[in-house]
Amino acid sequence: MLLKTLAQISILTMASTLVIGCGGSGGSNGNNSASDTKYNLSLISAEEGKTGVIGKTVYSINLKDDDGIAVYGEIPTLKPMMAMNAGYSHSSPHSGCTETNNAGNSDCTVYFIMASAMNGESMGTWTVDIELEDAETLSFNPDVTMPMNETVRVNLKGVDDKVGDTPRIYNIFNSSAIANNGNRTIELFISSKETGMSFPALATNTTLSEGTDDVLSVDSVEVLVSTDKDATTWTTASTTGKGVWTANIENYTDTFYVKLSVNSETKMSGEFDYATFKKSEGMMMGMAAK
Ligand SMILES: [Cu+2]
Repeated sequence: MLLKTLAQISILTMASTLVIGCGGSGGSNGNNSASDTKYNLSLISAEEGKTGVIGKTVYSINLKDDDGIAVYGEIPTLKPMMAMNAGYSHSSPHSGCTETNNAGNSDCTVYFIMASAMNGESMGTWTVDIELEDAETLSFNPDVTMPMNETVRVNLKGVDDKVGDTPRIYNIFNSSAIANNGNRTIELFISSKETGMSFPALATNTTLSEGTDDVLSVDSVEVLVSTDKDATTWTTASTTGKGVWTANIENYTDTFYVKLSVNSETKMSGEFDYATFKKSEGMMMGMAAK
């Protein structure tokens, strides 16, 4: 099955190469898109583009015009894609790029869901494309690794809320700064999964799986955080409306818990109605040694 699919792709690639070849030899095609390029996208640090982590990864980019002058007020498009060695591709949740500022700078934020390698074995290749009309696409291949200090991602799943026959997946990413005392500001990014190519940020007044049998209009979202999974009162997180949720918690030691409900249905992690985020063994041992 896989071999057959790959063979078909090869034939398609050959066919499209031939078409391009014909057009090129004709020499009558006056549409040279390269000559229309007005803007130049670049990474502020080329080193930054070489790596990424599971969870929040920010790439800082810069936009200039052909005269080398910073361009402000433009919002580039962010497209992360992983070509799996297994023969298929998938995207990753992201919150896009900010508007370029007076210096032409913009932050593009990806929440990677998969490492480039696991147990020393390559899983595939990530490509991050940053696009803007009238600019050549900025493309780079970060090596994505798993941070080892704390849980960074937990999936909670719908019950009656499904995509096809399977429970709808909600990715909860923890991008909080590590706390050294009992007070901690928790920052979460929550996205849902429509397909392997589409992970929209979770926010009220949005529609998931639009145009399908699984369409879900998101009328209410509640995100609760606690350091005690048996607590009767949890802290309600607040949102900026773009999938980012924050909450301040007290009495934090090494673990916090997150509950999520969408349209009053509580999302589940197996039999549990909460997600668990805890420091890794290595980090707890390291801290105890100090
Ligand atoms: Cu992958």
